[in-house]
Amino acid sequence: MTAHRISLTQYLVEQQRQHGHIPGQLRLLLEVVARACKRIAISVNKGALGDVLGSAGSENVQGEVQKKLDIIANEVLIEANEWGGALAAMASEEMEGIHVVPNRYPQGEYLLLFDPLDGSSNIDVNVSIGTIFSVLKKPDGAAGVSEADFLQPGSQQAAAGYCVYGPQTTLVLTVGDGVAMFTLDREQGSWVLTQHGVQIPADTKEFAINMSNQRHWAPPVRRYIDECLAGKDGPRGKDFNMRWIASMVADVHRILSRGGVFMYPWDRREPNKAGKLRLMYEANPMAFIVEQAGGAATNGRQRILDLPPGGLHERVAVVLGSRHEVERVTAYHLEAGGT
Ligand code: P6P
Repeated sequence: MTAHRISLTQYLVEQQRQHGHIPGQLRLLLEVVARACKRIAISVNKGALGDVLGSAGSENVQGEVQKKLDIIANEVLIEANEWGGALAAMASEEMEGIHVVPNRYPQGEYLLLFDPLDGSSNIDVNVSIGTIFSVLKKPDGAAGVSEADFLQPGSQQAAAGYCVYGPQTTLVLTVGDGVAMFTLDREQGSWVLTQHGVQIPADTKEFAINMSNQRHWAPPVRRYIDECLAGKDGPRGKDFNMRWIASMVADVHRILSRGGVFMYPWDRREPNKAGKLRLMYEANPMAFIVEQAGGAATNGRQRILDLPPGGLHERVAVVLGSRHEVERVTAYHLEAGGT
């Protein structure tokens, strides 16, 4: 007998009804974002059959070459979310400033931030990519909306999620009551609950890092990775495996599914940049999800969700995943002293 299939809508209604976790506006917002991810999945899956591969011939605010799909995904998310009435404004990796909902639409009480298509370097080689999103509440009493309203620590998120466009198209979501996973049923065009109460094992034998940067890392990170590489002959007394997909959504999804530790640490090539990944729309949503699944997420020293943002596109070092491994990295940083 096939298990009763719970749709995203039913899951969100039950969260609203049973747990009071989801105000109506937030439920509507999450359903609209999920619908936008379905549309992005269709464009992603076209590949060479659609005019979606390759560079768009422009650069984004990060100075990175934009792929056609980066721009398509960004536009889909903006168009889908403007009219809904749940949002006051949006912010995106692909846009310098915030996008305020036009006056012709009702203004809502939420702020949406997103990396519309993370892992773009993998698009043209058919490796999993994803959309990452974070939801904040507009500060009470704020007349209008400004960039400053977005600069809230990750602990203030009302919801966070990602969609991984891989062998399956899977939406992963938290509203602060655990982590749920929904797989896209392409025949019905609906999101079906396939896992809930996701838990990351506290211990792991698998680490994810771009080893080519090894010579640029700070000593605590080099110590941690050296010990993993030493395996059972070293202080850890067990062998480790390594994975690096260079697509944060795919690496994080693996960690949610079977444990592991993901690291994109500070490196001395860009001493003024804390790291490569962005705090507001990559690290914060992923940290919220990972913590809700029993894992941990730091910048090497401090909990990511506690970090006070200085700017919309601020970068941060990231160590996240199996709690005991993240705590070990923190201990090595504290032993090494320094700020
Ligand atoms: P590198 C993708 O560009 C991204 O922002 C993350 O998705 C990914 O984890 C990281 O950068 C990969 O960086 O330096 O290994 O290409």
